[in-house]
Amino acid sequence: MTQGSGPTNVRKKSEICAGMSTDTIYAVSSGTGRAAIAVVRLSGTATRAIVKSIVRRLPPPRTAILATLRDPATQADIDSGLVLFFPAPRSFTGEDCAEFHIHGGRAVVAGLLGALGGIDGVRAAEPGEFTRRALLNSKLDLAQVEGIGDLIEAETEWQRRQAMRQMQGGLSRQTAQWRSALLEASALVEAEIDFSDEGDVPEALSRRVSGVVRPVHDALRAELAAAKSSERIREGVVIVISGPPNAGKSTLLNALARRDAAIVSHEAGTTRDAIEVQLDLAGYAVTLIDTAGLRESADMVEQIGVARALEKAQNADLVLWLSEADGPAAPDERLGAAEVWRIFTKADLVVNKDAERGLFISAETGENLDLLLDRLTQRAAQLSGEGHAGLITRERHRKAFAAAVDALARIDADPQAPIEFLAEDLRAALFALERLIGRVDVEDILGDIFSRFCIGK
Ligand SMILES: Nc1nc2c(ncn2[C@@H]2O[C@H](COP(=O)(O)OP(=O)(O)OP(=O)(O)O)[C@@H](O)[C@H]2O)c(=O)[nH]1
Ligand SMILES: [Mg+2]
Repeated sequence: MTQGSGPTNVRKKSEICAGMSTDTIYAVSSGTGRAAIAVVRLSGTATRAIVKSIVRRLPPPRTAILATLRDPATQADIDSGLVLFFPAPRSFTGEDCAEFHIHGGRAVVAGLLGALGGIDGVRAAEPGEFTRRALLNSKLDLAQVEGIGDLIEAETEWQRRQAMRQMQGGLSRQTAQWRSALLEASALVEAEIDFSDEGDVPEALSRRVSGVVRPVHDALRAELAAAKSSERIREGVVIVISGPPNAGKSTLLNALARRDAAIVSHEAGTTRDAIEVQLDLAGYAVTLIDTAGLRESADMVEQIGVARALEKAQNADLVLWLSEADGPAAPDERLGAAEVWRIFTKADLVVNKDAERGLFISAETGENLDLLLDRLTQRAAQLSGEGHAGLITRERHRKAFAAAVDALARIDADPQAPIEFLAEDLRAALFALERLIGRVDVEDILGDIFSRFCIGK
């Protein structure tokens, strides 16, 4: 409807990739499907002219007006709705932007998109393209862009809070402070290189550099130590249900998920694949995974299932080892999990429940299921740093921090090293921090980030 095919389209695409496009773009920024209101956004140099051609006037900046929207090509009325205009640079993208708040019926939305698509030099936005323009126009930095992405994805309360902090510039501000401290040290060192011919760092300088570098090094290390917690908030605490066949693993998954996510049957070896459900435990995201029962089997598919089950357990934050009261006494040695809880199932069939051995639960009567859920919630909160986690929320951040820490550790270990080494290590640390907030190498990282964005953001 909006993009032609053929060579023109190809050219446009490459321009977009290089971030040089001057096209005016539009997209539905509210969700897809029928709704009371839909928001269609517009950004680019033709915005003013387009708004005028659709509503025959330009609303005062940042003020909503009620207007009839008309297709400029046919002069047919499309809908009546609110129209807002945000002149550059005070807009989300930094360009002229407009919003049409129209009725959310499919035909209404299609009518407006059709009208916009019919205008020359205007095209549908790529996923994340509004945000990409905001980034290119320095309205946001890379860490904030990730924060927006996370906020849109956020499903639990703590994910939302963490994403908000990042979007509001928590990571960016802190990184800027560290960066300016390192720049100060770097300036001292570079000045020394320029003005002295000796290779060694004078005592006084190395003390001043250490004085600047050490607190930054300590702070970055502390953040790395807390990284696991914040990554767990974002990605979810991983809890794997393991045990011998028929122990009641899938039954427990279904009970905790409150739906029939996994097949349950009295046959041993029912579950082959790993089955994941997402839980929200008091605002903490948890990925609960049901796995194949562990046993030797001649069946090829079951063997693959067992291998997968072990792999999931090895990478889990917590494994629940389920067995019947007369089942295998100890968890399988191959689990290699960080933490294993022993749980006895089918408590309704057991007379002697020795609480010392582990928690006895019954999916049949509900016995101790609430208690188990409470304990899982507590543990998920602990593993997520009780929500007060640090600034590192994803692998990309962790790598950047680690690279900076490596470089600063070399300085801390040998502040008397030849001055060129000192200069080089400071540059490496600065580069890592600059990469983090997207001051350098931004194009490399963008593709990965925006591939997960939705259209209209
Ligand atoms: N009485 C009783 N039966 C249960 C309970 N939990 C599960 N069962 C039964 O035990 C059988 C096996 O349950 P599943 O949940 O399929 O067991 P599983 O551990 O997932 O088994 P595999 O996928 O084959 O490894 C089914 O017949 C369930 O109805 C319980 O608490 N009490
Ligand atoms: Mg099962």
